[in-house]
Amino acid sequence: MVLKNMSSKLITNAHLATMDEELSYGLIENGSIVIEDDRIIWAGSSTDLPEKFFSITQKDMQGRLITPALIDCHTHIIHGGNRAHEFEMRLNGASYEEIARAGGGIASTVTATREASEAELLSSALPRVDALIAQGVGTIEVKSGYGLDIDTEIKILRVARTLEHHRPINVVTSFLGAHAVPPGANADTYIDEVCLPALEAAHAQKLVDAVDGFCEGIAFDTEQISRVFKKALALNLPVKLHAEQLSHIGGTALAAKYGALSADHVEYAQTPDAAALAAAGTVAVLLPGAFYTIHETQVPPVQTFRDHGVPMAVGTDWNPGSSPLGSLLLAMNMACTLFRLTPAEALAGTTLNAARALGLADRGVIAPGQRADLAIWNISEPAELSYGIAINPLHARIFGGLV
Ligand code: DI6
Ligand code: FE
Repeated sequence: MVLKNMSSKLITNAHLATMDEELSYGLIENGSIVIEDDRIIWAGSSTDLPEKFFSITQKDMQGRLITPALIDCHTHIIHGGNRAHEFEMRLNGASYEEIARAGGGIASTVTATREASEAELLSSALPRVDALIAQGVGTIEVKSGYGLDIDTEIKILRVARTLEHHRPINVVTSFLGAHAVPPGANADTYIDEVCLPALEAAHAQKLVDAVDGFCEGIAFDTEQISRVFKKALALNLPVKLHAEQLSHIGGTALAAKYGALSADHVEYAQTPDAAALAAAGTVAVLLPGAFYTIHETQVPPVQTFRDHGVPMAVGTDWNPGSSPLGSLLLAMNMACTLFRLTPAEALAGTTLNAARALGLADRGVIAPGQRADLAIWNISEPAELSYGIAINPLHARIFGGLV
């Protein structure tokens, strides 16, 4: 059979980091990839390319590195306003309490998000999506959580869903109604009367791919999060959790107990937590942007995660408060420099393990059957992706088989 189809592409003379072997990047020097429509149908060493593909017009990559398109598995990019003024106030000596009393902190983002129209939320989110696309990102997760009322949580998720119609990007949504207790509200009453009904309503509108929560002294305890998770399971939705970011209160164990896709932040996770994550197949998502911004000093137990075989992912946590970080490549660099990940772990963390943190089996690796989402870089060694600080070596991105 001779394959000659307009939708077929043959990429040759590339250095492939297939990521199918985590520690060695699954490296193939002088590799080729055959794409049919939006799927990879063959990848390997050019010398092994089957004859039936010889007739497809070749695209010579001149030795460039190709990785799976990157995946940012933890963002809060849909929100109103920003908190630059609070950043400035703090650096001029104001305390967090003073800022909070003046209506600042997370409450100010909630107010701005409630006041913004869907069109305004969309137009402020699109440049953030563009920044990630420009770094070779093909899939992003987007959370709600700055509405804290039924209508605004749904508004955020509706905008998240429309991003795919405006840009070549795949979006996975997470409902994060249990992000913060609205000012003046009681946490239990909020969960029962706002968060759970909002989840049901958003799910009924097919706006929710996963359910997230913030399990922390300043947010919700394990019992309150359990109620949210029970509802998620009843709706057949996977769960994930912001756990052990600022203190150890049992969120990681809870996430593992519910078979969560991921436990995120996890700076304060302990050895039994790592064992529980490994047993549950839950990914530890590391978010160095928040660690950096809030001057955290407790480093996540990376060696313990390694010892227990916990898969590790890396995300931006792009949000206006604790992580105004618009670069997944910088997150990879920070994960290496601040958390001592190896560059191979950092790249696995934004490809195969990020896919896993989102429950996606069709991306994050260069292999037959996977989506043809690829990043082509003007470098030849994959460690360069984590080594550079605020350097973007992207040459081009292929998304769903299209350049
Ligand atoms: N983790 C955080 O660090 C924040 N939310 C979360 O789940 C902070 C969000 C904010 O300050 O706006
Ligand atoms: Fe977050």
